[in-house]
Amino acid sequence: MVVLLEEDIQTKEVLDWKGLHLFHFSGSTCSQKTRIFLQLKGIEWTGHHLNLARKEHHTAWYMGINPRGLVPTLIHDGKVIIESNDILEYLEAQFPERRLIPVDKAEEIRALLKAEDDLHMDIRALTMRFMFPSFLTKRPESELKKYEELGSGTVEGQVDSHKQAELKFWRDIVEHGKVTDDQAARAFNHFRTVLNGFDKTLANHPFLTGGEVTLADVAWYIYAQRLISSSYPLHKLHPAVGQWFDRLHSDPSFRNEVPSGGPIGAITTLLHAAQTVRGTSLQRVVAKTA
Ligand SMILES: N[C@@H](CCC(=O)N[C@@H](CS)C(=O)NCC(=O)O)C(=O)O
Repeated sequence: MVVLLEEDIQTKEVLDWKGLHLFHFSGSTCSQKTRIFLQLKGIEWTGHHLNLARKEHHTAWYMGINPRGLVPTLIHDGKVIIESNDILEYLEAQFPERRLIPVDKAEEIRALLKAEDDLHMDIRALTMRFMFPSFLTKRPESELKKYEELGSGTVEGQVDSHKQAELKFWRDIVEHGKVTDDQAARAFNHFRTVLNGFDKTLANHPFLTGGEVTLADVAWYIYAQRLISSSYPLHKLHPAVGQWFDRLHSDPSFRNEVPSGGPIGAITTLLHAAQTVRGTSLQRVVAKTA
């Protein structure tokens, strides 16, 4: 569990904060997952919304709290926790009511969460290629340099290599002009493999680990929604996963966290139309690289 040490934190004032504070962004998958979890549990929290498009997460103040410059970050009575799945496991231990990690399923859920976290760069690659036009995804070197320099650079007292992976992702987009076809096809295939497995599991019970909703469903619902928005044919390729998604989506606690439409929805719809015409849609990219 990534609980920051005092030496990792430059914005010391948060060490005196009381109560439960969450730094988050409306459109971030990790934030959406965390907000659904808090909602299902009925936990009261204070929100600090950061607009990622305006780079509100790349200030000295915020990177003084989260040296990776990512959302979400949880502060609970002065304790600072980063990494969404760690935040959720921490919250489960602090607020056990309405168990979302039942003890007898804990190991299975942890494995499903690890699989989800391992695919984070893949969901980001599909998002950046199939939800946003490429000019919106290119970060100037000056911005990346600023990001590189801000924050303590340590997590749990150790030099943090995670930041290098972040920088590589954004620099690769600039170098190649976009998320490449290979990167997109690889991401697609990683998801297809995992979701094929889920299709078998979900043929036997309504939720990923059995008859009840757990944190595994919350986490993977958000990815499923993001895949659909990125034009991944989820319902067609994985019928049982599609039914599971629809089941969760009919619950307002889930659905309200992933609003569709709006300006981003309009941009994505236009992008998909343009990609279909140009032969650069997700399905064509996957077929071409097979
Ligand atoms: N493994 C991390 C991933 C966090 C992450 O990548 N968050 C994204 C939003 S979903 C973010 O903050 N992106 C900001 C950026 O890329 O500049 C977690 O689970 O918390």
